[in-house]
Amino acid sequence: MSEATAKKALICGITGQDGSYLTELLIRKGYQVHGIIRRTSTFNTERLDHMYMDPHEGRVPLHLHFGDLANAARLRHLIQQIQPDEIYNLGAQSHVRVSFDQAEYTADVVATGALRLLEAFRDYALQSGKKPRYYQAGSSEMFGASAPPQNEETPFYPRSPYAVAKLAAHWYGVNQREAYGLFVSNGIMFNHESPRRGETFVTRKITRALGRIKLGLQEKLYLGNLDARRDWGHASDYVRAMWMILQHDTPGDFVVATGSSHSVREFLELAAHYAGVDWKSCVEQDVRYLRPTEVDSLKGDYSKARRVLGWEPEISFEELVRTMVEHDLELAQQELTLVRAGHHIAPRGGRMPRSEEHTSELQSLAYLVCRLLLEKK
Ligand code: NAP
Ligand code: G4F
Repeated sequence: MSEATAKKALICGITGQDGSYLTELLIRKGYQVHGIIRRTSTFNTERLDHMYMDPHEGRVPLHLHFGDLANAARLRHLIQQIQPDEIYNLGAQSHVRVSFDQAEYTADVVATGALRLLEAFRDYALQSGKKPRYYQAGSSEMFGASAPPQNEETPFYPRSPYAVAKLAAHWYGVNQREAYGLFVSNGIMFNHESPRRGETFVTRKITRALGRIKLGLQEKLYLGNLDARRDWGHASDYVRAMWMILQHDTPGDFVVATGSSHSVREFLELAAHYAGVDWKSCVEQDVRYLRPTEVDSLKGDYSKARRVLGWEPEISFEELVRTMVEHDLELAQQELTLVRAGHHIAPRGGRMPRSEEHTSELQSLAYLVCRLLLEKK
């Protein structure tokens, strides 16, 4: 397919876990993909680097543009310039615990940010005469305290500033669809993970720590509530659902889930089994990881997505956990190799992190490698 005839997709949140899997999927399908990235003082395109091609080397299916959900004029400009057929809004301050500390910021990016992008989309759709399509990344957190199983008919009962903001974004989308007849669809996605998951979400925090504990790089893993239950799927299955939602004849709202749920403790037990680690000897509870209000139990009923879209998850819970553990054992092995080569790594595990986010940054191998490269210069 030539550049001129390829479908164009614009992804906000392209540097995140889902953004990277969605980009891979769309490029495989022949799309020209445009992504909005935030200007940061360090590189944040680690999850995309394997797909990026120097424009001097030939045809480039991936284009990155600076922008931010906080900047309406820039979003409007990008949409007008790119003229996308499909827009995926995956951008968010996506950490539930952090949203209690940064509620106003979360509302601005997640709720008002979605409105900024939607209004730019609406004006482009109405003025261009094209029929572009818009996907909003909604969350099962919006169900919050409503009992499982949750589906499209379940009442929303958000339990965090993040969930309240996602709910506003959801209803902004519904309203634009009804008010202007636009193709705006909401995914209501249950938790989805992968080896690319951010390191402060509980699944990746567990698999990262178990890999390091196994190889003697860390002693302890501190966690919060082990009793919470989640419906965990694999991100690559979920981005396929996003794409299918936008290919359907009519817009709508879709629950995307696996239909089974596990506690954090069960995830930990299985991951420790695959890693060959006795978790009871190294896991401790830290009340700082508890939430002021918790979502106790999420389990999705995705029968609408199966019936209407023909979507099914393909990767099982066991396979998800195993691939995450294998990936993070490999990462820990690389880290150990650097340590053995004489590179100093700050002690961790036994002492309290300054913050979950910061620790994650420090622990990232990419950070370590960058530091070593800089040291060599
Ligand atoms: P993620 O890894 O945290 O990625 C979030 C993305 O949003 C990153 O690319 C981030 O950019 C970007 N972003 C943050 N603030 C922004 C801003 N002000 N302007 C523009 N972009 C901004 O999240 P994910 O797991 O891929 O999830 C994708 C979306 O689905 C999110 O909206 C999330 O809330 C939602 N969701 C996720 C799940 C799940 O289980 N993963 C379930 C339901 C819904 P930086 O790289 O610069 O930070
Ligand atoms: O991995 P989590 O931080 O994910 P959470 O809160 O379910 O949110 C994720 O899924 C949502 C979809 O339902 C997304 F919308 C959202 O953006 C994000 O991707 O926590 C899962 C559970 C919680 O009950 C939490 O209390 O694990 C519990 N937990 C126990 N110890 C912990 C920890 N969570 C984190 N992050 N860190 C802990 O140490």
